[in-house]
Amino acid sequence: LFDYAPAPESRDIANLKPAYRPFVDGEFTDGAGEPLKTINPATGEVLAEVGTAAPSDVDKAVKAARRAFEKTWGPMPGSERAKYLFRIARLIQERSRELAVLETLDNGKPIKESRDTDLPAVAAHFFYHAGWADKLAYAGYGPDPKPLGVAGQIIPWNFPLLMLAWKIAPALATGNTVVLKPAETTPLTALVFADICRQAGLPPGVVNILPGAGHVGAEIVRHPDVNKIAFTGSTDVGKLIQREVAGTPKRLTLELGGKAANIVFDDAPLDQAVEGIVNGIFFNQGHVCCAGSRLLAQESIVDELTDRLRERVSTLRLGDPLDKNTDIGAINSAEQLAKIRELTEAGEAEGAQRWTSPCPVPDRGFFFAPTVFSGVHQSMRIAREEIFGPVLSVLTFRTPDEAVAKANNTPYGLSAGIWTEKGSRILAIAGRLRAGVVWANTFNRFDPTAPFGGYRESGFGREGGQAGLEGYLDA
Ligand code: TXE
Repeated sequence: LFDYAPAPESRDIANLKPAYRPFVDGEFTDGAGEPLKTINPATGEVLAEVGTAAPSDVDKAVKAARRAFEKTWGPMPGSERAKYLFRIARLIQERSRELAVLETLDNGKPIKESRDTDLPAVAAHFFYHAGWADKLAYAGYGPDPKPLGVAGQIIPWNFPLLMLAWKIAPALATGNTVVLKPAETTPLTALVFADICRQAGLPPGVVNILPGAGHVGAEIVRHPDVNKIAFTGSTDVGKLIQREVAGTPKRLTLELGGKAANIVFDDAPLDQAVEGIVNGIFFNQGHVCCAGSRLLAQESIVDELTDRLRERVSTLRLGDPLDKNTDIGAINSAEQLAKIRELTEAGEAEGAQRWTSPCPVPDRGFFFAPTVFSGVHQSMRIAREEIFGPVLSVLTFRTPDEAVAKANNTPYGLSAGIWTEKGSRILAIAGRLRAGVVWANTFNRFDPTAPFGGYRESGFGREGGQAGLEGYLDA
């Protein structure tokens, strides 16, 4: 894929320098960490060998980011920073086919999602923030808004490039420099993004990308010269990071797990609701922090809704993520597949009725057929824990108050959905849902102009929109 990639005829990757390596101070470097192999989850085969960072590389990257912050990027007028961000956005569009295919290979998501959802959203995020870079002074942050400095950013594997965009675009627009660690199972597109930074002529050190396991992230969090940590990932690691950052002057934003309720009232347009429920839980194999994983159906319509839902889910095609007709791709890793299996077995053991789509499942790679559990009670693990897979739990309610109480009966607070013809009902209950995002008669709608983030165990801080910029300004 790149000029520094090994010769394609060579199959002996063990004896070659990894083609994908840490990007520090504007160069691809040999990281001091152990190389890791990233797996194509659709086949279980090794996709690439990736050079990783060690703690000494974290220090080099932070020093490069600090230099860039002080000498080039920090002092640069916003109008100049905007030019780089527009250039990056255009290069993402130009290279979007390569990026979409690589994302699908590394992550397992269907190509139609990486091509039609992830990549356009990534480019849009850079365009949106490019537009902000020269306007901050007029946006109420004072005539000379101050960036924080060096941002340490740690991202997960479910939307590798989109999470990178959510982190890097606002940081750069506001004049910060970054050290970012992609997830260990999906480092590839972040390294193509590094190549795009080079292509765009971005000054060295403004963006540093350090592939590696969790301990590289921990080192970034601990580094004394990092001014802000932005993390998206599991609630457990988020809490660890919060403890580490406590007692330091570092800023912190956390975007963690979720267990969103999708509430369907008896007057909802059912065909539309079925599409929204399917999108809400089966998009990206359910590897979505704001996935509508708990369907709360009004008791009078639960049977009809579940029947229609099963019928629709039966038509979803599961299989090769590179096939343009595939709706459900591969589960990102063997570990995640094991977690999904464990929780669905717990669902059965606790007495919920399991329905599995009759779709054929490939006999290699990591796949999990769409699954719907009925008769789910709030105390069951499948109603409480984030499964992060294509598994829907159906619960019922009778009154709007009961719907709100059940929706809020979770330690998380990231998103929720409401389906009803009554606008007054939407207005009456949306504000009572403890969720950072509430969708009405739609689900999983994202836009760079809209802030996204949660309450409680879903974390704090917002990404996107003007609120997202504030997370990177000393304002
Ligand atoms: O997350 P981790 P995992 C949830 C989802 C999933 C579960 C576990 O339920 O099943 O978390 O996923 C880095 N210091 N979500 O294990 O470990 C790690 O290398 C600093 C929800 O993949 O949190 C990776 O880059 N960093 C979620 C990133 O943290 C550390 C998205 C996330 O990995 C670290 C992903 C440490 N000590 C999983 N340990 C969402 N909010 O969307 C690991 N990391």
